[in-house]
Amino acid sequence: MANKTKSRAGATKGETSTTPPALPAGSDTPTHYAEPQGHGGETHQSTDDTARTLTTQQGVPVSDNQNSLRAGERGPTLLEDFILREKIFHFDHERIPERVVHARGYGAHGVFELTDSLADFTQADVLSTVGQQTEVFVRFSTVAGNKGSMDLARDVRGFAVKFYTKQGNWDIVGNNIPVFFIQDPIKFPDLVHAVKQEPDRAFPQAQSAHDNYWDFASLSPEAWHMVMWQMSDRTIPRSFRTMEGFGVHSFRLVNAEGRSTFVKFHWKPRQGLQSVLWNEAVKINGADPDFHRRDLWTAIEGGDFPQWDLGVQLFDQETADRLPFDHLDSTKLIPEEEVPVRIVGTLTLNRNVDNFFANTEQVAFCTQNVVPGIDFSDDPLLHGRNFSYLDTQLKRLGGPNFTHMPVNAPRCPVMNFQQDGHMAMRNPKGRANYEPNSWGPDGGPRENPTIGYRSFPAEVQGTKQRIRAETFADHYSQARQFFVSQQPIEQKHIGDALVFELSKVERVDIRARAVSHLRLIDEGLAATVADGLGLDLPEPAKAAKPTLDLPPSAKLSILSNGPKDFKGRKMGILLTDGSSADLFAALTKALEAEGGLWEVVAPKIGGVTLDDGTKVAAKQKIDGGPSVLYDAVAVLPSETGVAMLAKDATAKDFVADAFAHCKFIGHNDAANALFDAAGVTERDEGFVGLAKAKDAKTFVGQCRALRLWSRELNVDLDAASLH
Ligand code: HDD
Repeated sequence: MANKTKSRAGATKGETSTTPPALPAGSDTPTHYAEPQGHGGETHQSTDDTARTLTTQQGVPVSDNQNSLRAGERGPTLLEDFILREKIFHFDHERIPERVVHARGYGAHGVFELTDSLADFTQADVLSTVGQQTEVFVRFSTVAGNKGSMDLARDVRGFAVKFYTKQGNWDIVGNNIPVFFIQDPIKFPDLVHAVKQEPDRAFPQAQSAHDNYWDFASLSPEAWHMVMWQMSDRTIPRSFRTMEGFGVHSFRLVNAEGRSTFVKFHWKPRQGLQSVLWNEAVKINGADPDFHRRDLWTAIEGGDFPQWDLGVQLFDQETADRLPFDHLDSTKLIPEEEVPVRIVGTLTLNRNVDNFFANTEQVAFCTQNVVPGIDFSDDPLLHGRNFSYLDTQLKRLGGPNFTHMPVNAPRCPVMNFQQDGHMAMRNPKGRANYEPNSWGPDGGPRENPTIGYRSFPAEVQGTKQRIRAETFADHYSQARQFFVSQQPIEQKHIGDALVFELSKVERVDIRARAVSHLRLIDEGLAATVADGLGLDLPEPAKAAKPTLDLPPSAKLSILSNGPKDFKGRKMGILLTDGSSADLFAALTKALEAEGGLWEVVAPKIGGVTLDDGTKVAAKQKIDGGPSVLYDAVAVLPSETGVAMLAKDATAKDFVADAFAHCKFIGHNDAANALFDAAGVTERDEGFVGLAKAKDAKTFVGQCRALRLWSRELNVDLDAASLH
């Protein structure tokens, strides 16, 4: 006799279940998909309990989701089992190709509000009416790593924004760096091949620290401005929330009279700029490979909505002609001192996605998604991009109808005669599917020269040829400008990063060729890097044009543009049984007043009992909550607790890393025993004693500076050799 095992779905083998099974604890929302767009919303199972019954894709109710259909209790599985076959078939096809670049990303919904009208410059409605709110979707990403790679790779970050405007979708597909590696799109596949895993061995993952990348970079003089940004702390941001975004290229704004103005787009984080240290990044990758996505998700979930101001650099042809470089060259930026950034609106991310795949994975950005009043410049890289995005999406999303998906669908009416194709969901009704037609009002939409998109009628002439403009030839002046605009500690980090990366390069000639470019950027930096590599200083590379001494620009430094408070940053508070309840309360109160976040780290996840008997749950067991996950730490053990911590390797790492990473450390007297055990014997001004409740406020105030950078010169062997 067959075993009448109760299945988890509630039905017993051999029985027919008519009542829907109870949902698992904690899931009071039925697992259901949204209606596909264009379906019309009718459903045969809507509000009553049958709507909770598991069904096949064909809507057939499923009685048993645990056992497949078989002949006899231990006999073969039957091909007849359409429920099994459909389920496995669908599972087998769950994956779509990952993006060839920017595969790993994280998105959120939000809103853009215009605060300053650009109606004088553009017909774009989204940039014209002050106070108007436009829905947006934003996806941040790393570039080189695969979808499952870690968040803190040293890499450029994508910063792509889709505005669902009344005139159609407009995308700014930018990065957190205002320049790019190459000037011509024909080099893009080579750049990407070089930086991704080497093809024979499939490693290293999500890293530029290998021969192929530096071989390519050292053979591409135009890359060296971007290489300087890449080797700076810009590529190890503390959070997506603390990085800038840039549209990179010059675009055009075109107003109602047909006047064109060039524009560059900037996103400036209201959270201020902040990055982590490389040694920290390496450890974060192990402790929490999802550090950035968790950070963004948690901030939005907690109602601490990140915001960026949209800035524009507006300039005309005359200004462009005055610049000592060509604004059509994507390896150049326009310093804010030359053309100021005008803030025109604010982006707020206020809603996490409810389905990662449907939104973040399927979103399709494209530089050619522009609306009336926004047009392209003649930047050749931009023209290549305009082809590439649509093309790659056809493959990635499986057909031409991905604009029907909710995340990609415009929020304004879409009316045209494009039809059919894979997964068509928006199917026009009626007889006419061509234009012009003579079916009158029933014949569908018509072109409209008044409000329709018109390209700016730029004059174009020239000889057809494969050539790079002479005006693109200065590759080092802005690289030098970037370097001299950094604070000394930032310059040190650039030197450290170059030494680190080139130390992973096996071929000495590639290392030397890389350093030969640095000689044209900054002789001091070249000497430091050569020394760090144990290399004789090579001859300088041959430059097409001599390097100019452009003035420093403070906006290029992270540290000069950091936050003024601890808001949205996180403190790790290390407690043990018997820790002071008063101090803990004072500290958390001071943090909350500042808008700061905190997590309790303790020897056990169950938490601790404070000296007044209060129990406090831990967010992290100490092994899972290393100090690299926090912007600052407080170490507040009891006398008995510290004796135990002083024997624990992870507790010692907690304080040793916080010290090495220049973090502010609040502590009570008992903590000294842990510092001593960890070899942290030097107590500089970054250590703040917390004896009384009022000290907590002082400590949080000090944490506003984020790091005690002067300490780095004492904890890093390489430091002495720099500037
Ligand atoms: Fe690109 C994706 C940004 C040059 C071809 N790119 C992609 C994404 C961002 C950028 C943020 C991810 C979008 C998302 O989240 O889905 N790309 C840039 C910037 C560039 C740039 C700022 C230089 C200024 N890209 C560039 C060139 C080409 C491409 C020169 C090709 C000629 N990029 C692509 C692509 C991707 C892409 C292959 C991969 C996935 C996708 O488009 O949808 O088409």
